[in-house]
Amino acid sequence: MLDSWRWYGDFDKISLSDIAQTGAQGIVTALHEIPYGEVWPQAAIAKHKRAIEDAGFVWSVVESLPIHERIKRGAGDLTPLFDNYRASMRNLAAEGVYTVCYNFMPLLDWTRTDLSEPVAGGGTCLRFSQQKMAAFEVHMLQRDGAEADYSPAILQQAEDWFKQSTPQDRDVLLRSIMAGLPGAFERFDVEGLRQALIPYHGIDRATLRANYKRFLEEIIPTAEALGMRFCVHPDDPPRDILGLPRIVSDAEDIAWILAAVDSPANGLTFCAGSLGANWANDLPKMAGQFAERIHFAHLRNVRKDQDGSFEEAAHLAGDTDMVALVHELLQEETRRRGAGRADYSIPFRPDHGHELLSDKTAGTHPGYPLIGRMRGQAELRGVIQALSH
Ligand code: DNO
Repeated sequence: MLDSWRWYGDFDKISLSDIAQTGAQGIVTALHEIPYGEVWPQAAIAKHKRAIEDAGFVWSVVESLPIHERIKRGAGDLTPLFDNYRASMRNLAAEGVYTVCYNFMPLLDWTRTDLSEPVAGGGTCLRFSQQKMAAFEVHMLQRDGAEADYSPAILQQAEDWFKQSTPQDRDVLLRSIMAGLPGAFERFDVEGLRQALIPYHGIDRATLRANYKRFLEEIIPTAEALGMRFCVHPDDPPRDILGLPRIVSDAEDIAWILAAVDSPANGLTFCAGSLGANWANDLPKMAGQFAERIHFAHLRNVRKDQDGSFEEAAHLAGDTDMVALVHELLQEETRRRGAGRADYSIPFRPDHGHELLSDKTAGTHPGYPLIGRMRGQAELRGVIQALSH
């Protein structure tokens, strides 16, 4: 497996020379400074790639080439947006960067309610609390119909939390919910989010699926022609939030996507952390089921509560059998090697890590501390080595 590490470029407090000390070989990155919908110029891609290669890495995956919200909503004349997207693809391929991760989550990316939840032994993790999400939706955002998405018990706990919360608690909650949006993006306040939700009224699961299929039909033939591999990142959490449909959450969704445009270029980022937060998902089984189309893996773990809350566990702790999952991925690599594929190695990266030791004061991106991720990566590397022996 191609041992990789996410780097946010100039936005990252962790430099390429720091990353070199982690032992990673591949860099997962994007041109985060370019607003969604605009073309990634070839010169900028070349410059980014040169910095990566000069530091001794390969640029293993683009994460992400973001999709403009209008494409997700199917709103207006999309031709210029698809043209720009294909232009970025051509520029990436011209520079020899072929694997591209993206997501199709409306409006938000990964979403948590707590960025610093204490873990046993010290350090902190990211957490999604169903109670706090309900408090946010019902009492802060005051979204019509939000109550219907939560059980009476959760609604009561949400009300209790809201009543005793200080303005600062509410501000921290808002900022936590917004923390998942990377790069050149809009980060909403409560009113901004209310406004941003309006154009999504009436967009149900079927409509979002139709818009996604259109995107795939526009993009995948170009990806095939350029020898690129696209890999969709699952929804996080893997269920509807804020009344917005989410359509990359379980095995049925993924089977639908991969069949919507049935091409090896239309693949999956197997994010164990995102998929693992859904009780219905059996991860080793899903990895086996979709093995051929997995072009990238995010390996991390979560521990779930019965009420829908979950928190990020250490990479080998939590509810997902990481060893069984890695075993499936290694078996797929063996198949690829047997089929004579030079690019048989599946890039993986440790995903979110706990904030440990000096991470606390380092000011790195939420979920992306140096030491916590290094711990996760070292543990994963041990599993990979042992299973490959
Ligand atoms: C979370 C990440 C996601 C991912 C995007 C891909 O840490 O895995 O934000 O980068 O969803 O488009």
